[in-house]
Amino acid sequence: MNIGITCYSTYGGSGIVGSELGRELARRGHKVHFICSALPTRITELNENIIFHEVELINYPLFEYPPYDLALAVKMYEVAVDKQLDLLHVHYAIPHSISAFLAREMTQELRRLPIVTTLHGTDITLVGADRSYLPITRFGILRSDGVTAVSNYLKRETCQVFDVDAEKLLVIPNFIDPSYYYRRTNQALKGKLAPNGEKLIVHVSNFRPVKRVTDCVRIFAALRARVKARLVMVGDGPERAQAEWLARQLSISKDVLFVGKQPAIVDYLSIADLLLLPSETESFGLSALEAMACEVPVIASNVGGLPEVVVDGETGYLAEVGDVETMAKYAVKILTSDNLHKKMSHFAREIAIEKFSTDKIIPMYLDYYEEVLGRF
Ligand code: GMT
Repeated sequence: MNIGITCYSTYGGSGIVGSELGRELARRGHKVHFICSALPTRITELNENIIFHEVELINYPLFEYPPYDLALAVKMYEVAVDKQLDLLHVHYAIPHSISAFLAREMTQELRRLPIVTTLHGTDITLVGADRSYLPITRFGILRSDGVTAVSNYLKRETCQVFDVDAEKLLVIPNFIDPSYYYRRTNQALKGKLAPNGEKLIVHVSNFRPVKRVTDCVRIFAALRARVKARLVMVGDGPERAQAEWLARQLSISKDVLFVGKQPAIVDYLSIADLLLLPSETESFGLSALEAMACEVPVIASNVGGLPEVVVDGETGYLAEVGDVETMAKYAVKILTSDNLHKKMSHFAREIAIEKFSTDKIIPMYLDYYEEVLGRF
């Protein structure tokens, strides 16, 4: 198949899923055309099956903000016609499903161009549900030829908030490649971060308010009297300064390490003893899955799609949003029992592979493409 993929090229989960899906499809012999504003971060190599088309934005004094959605629609149209795309798969509804809709209209007389939209989370729960975007997000969903959601939770939310029929959406979860996400020995990094044999508690995100990164600092402050540990904060974003300030206020900054954005998250997950994901909302929780694949138990909020990923009491624990005391209590429980830690780590990887490996999930996308093409 000749597949066009559009996603955000930044650190967001939707960009990661979009780019890794493209890589997996290319590996299986399909031609994948990425149509994005920049090369997606996880795409490190282009070849005859992975082609990149940059969306060019012109700056004109009249435009306060250059219209990305229109430039994207034009690029989608050009690539669809030029490269004879069979299908366009867009990640994150806003504005990608609308640009795709425009491109399909423009392409109409030259070729058919079915659109699949994958809903990831905040495109529905935060941005899409905002009154100013709700009608156009609903329009984008209804006019897509196929729509997938990354969890049952997100499917339910979409149906309820946007008044969409359940049959319109198929759940296809996030996925991991177990041959890339596995626990590797990295004594150098471990020695650097935990020079005195401390346990390493890791958090990975884009540090947006929805991630509640200051909760990680509070959880760590509550547990450090009982466990010799350090907190490693991987990523960057608007809440970083607040979290750094809190660590200083609580006089724990020497044990809270902000390491910024990292190209190889797997290195950090490989040396982690525990992952914290205390988000306000999370449609799936890709970083929880990546950690589980690396044999890391997860403590997360009991919210959104997280209970579909983290098996409470088996691969980690879930607690109510903001309940840092309970999260700290669970962390101590896991980190002070080698037996429990070992059991949870083992089961975490088992679940990650059994339910979310590329071998299981990528064929679901391919089958869905066939189904959409069949009825277009
Ligand atoms: O919030 C983020 O981390 C970015 C966001 C996105 O859309 O780029 O991530 C969402 O998509 C991921 C991939 O499907 C999910 O694993 C995340 O749970 C989801 N984030 C939220 O729902 C907050």
